[in-house]
Order: sequence, then C-alpha cells, then structure tokens
Amino acid sequence: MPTDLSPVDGALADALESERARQRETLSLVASENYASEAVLAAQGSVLTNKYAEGDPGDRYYAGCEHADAVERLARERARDLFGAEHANVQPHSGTQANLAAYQALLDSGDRILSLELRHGGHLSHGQPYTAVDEHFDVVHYGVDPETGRLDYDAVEARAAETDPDLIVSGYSAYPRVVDWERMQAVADEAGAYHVADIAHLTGLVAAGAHPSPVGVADLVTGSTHKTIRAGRGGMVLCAGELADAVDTAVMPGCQGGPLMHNVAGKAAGFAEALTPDFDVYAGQIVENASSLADRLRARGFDLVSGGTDVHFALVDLRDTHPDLTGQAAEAALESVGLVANKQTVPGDHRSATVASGLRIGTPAVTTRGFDAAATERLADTVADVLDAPEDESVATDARETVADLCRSFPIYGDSRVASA
Ligand code: DSN
Repeated sequence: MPTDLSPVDGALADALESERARQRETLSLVASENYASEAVLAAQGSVLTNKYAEGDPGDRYYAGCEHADAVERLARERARDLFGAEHANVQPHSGTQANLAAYQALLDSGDRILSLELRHGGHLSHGQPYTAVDEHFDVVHYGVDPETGRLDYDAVEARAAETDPDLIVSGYSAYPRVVDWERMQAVADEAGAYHVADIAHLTGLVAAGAHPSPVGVADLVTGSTHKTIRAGRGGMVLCAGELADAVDTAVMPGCQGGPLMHNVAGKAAGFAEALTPDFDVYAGQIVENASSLADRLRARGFDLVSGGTDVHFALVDLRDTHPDLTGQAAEAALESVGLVANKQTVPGDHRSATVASGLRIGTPAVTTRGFDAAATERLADTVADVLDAPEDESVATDARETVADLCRSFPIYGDSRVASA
C-alpha cells in the first residue's frame, strides 16, 4: 500500500521522485549497488517498520510478534537454504553490524585482528583507523602483492606468524579475484586464530555458485544483503549450529537493539528471488559482464589491478596510463555524463582514499537492468572515451547520448522514460 507522498509532504516527495529519476536516467557502476525488486521495496516499505521484536522468533521481549516471527522464520530458512548454512542470523542492520557481531561473538576486548589494508581493498569494518573495531581491538594488516595485485597466501601466512592474531578476516570490498577460503582457513588454523569470511560483496555470487562459498569453511561468514544479492538493505551472519547462540547474543544485545523487521522482510523477499534458477543466470551474467568490461578496457589501453577480474567489477589503475587523472576526477567526469562509479585506492597508491588513483567499475546493477556483453562493451567504450578526454565537451555530449540510449533500452522498474540527451 505505497502512499503518494505529494499531498502530505511535497518536499520529501520531490526529493524521492528526483532520486527515482536519477536512478532511471543514469547507470550505476558502483560495485556495491543494485536495484531491489518491487517485492523487496514493498516488504521494506511495509508496516513492519512499526514493530519492535527484540529476541528470536518465538522468544521475543515484546508481545504481538507472531507475524514478525513468521517473517523472520522465512528469512532465516531461505538464507539457510541459499547458503547451505546450519544457522543464519538475519537481524544485523548492515554488513558492518554483522562484522561487529562476529568480533563480539569470538573475541575479547583487546584481542588481535589481522585483516586486509583498506588501500588494498579491505573494508572499514575490518578495523581501519577511527572505527570502533580499531578502538576496541588490536588491529594489524596484510596486503596484496603490489606487483600482481593478488593475494599472496604465503605472505599472509608469514604475516600471521609474525603478528599472532586471534582472528583473521578474509573477504573484501575491492579485490577483483576469487578468494581461496580454504587457504585462508589453513592460515588461520596454523595461527590458532578464528576465521571470519566477509562476503558482503560476493553474497549473490556465492548464493548462485558463481564464486566458491566459505560456508562450512570459515568459522563465521558475514555479509550484506543489498549488493550482488539485491535483497534490500541489511546484513546477516551465517555459522554452524554450535556458534548460533554466541552469534545471536552478539547481534542482540551485543551490538544492536530491536531488529529492523521491515528490512528482515526485504531479506525474506530477496532471498526467495535468489533461490530461483533465474537468479543463477543473473549472477553468472554479472561475472560475464565484468569480464567483458575488463577485456574491453584493457583493449583500450587501461591497466587493471591483477590484470582482470573473476568477480563483479574491474579495478582500473590510472597511475601509468593517465598519471594526471585522479580517481576523484575520473569519478566526476563519468558522473557528468550519467555514469556513477567510485574512486578507489589501488595497491601501493600514493594518493589518499578521498583522491585515489583508481576507479572501481561494477556490473551488478547494469546486469539487473538486462545488460549483455554487447551493451557492456558499449558501456566500456563510453567509459574509456570519457577517461581519455575528460574535458572534451563533444566527447561528453556523445557519452550522454549513449548513456540515455542504454537507460532507455534497459529500463529499471519497467520505466523507460529518460530525458532526451
Ligand atoms: N560501501 C561499500 C562498498 O562500496 O564497498 C561497502 O560497505
């Protein structure tokens, strides 16, 4: 029962309609973004936003939770089916909350966490400076091989031997290659450390078998639910039954109060979609499109971290080919033609994270729009044209026309209205 907001709150209605138009008329290349289905939007915009439901299904602090229970049971069962996990906690508000809960479940204050450096593709919640994780734990880092851009598992093992961590985090925000979960588990075993695999970016690919799964390998698997799996905003933790109580207690009251039951409903809706064969096709197409994008960018002379991709994005390293173009300027040039990507540091970057020398270009959202290899190559050429001549107005005009045409040809929410270029 979505309500038209315009008669009651014109300013808010205008902002929301403008955002809908922005999404319709631009292409999201942010690797962590996607377009949730109408079913997920309906679930997340439902009356469950009104309900407090601290606790677990059948065991809540508040009365009146019978329908919230039904919703959470669906989300849990579907998550368990999707990932083959013995236990799923679907209450974390986000991937970051899921990671906080994982640390809370397994560690004591002051314990040591070994995680990938942010500049090499790690995530803030893996213990970067200024985070609560860094505040409460002793965080040390490993890196990728600066020459290959890939994880050197022997070097990670040596770093673990040197630093003696209590917990090792694998799974990343900007690592374009398959992660060898078994090898990371062996490193953790050797170090006598727990292993948390964060599949926030990979959730949809893992669910569909387009990337190996760490479930049953790592001690805990954390993730978000709105990226490649497009089940709407939120997080989750997957684990073996023996850790279920520790995880549930760590999520609530450890890190959160009442779950956002409307978001839990979104997860239930999105997981149901991800259980269909169509989703497997979709996830495979994300990876194929990222590969086409990478191939075309390389053919156009761009350097890619690790030389290509196995996953849902390509990471462009501008340092040698475009030394005067920062990631920040590249992001702005692309945005000016309707291509929304994000700047990203690359291994060994001399620039700060807010300027950066790289660009992360993802395919989950355009694949939801229906992009195939041909559309992706056209997109890659447009990206390359703009980055090669970021101040050329005629290139920008052509690029805007191409973006408008692609948006019209591959609409979201069945809506192909796009302002003419
Ligand atoms: N901000 C997300 C990303 O883009 O990788 C992770 O939380």
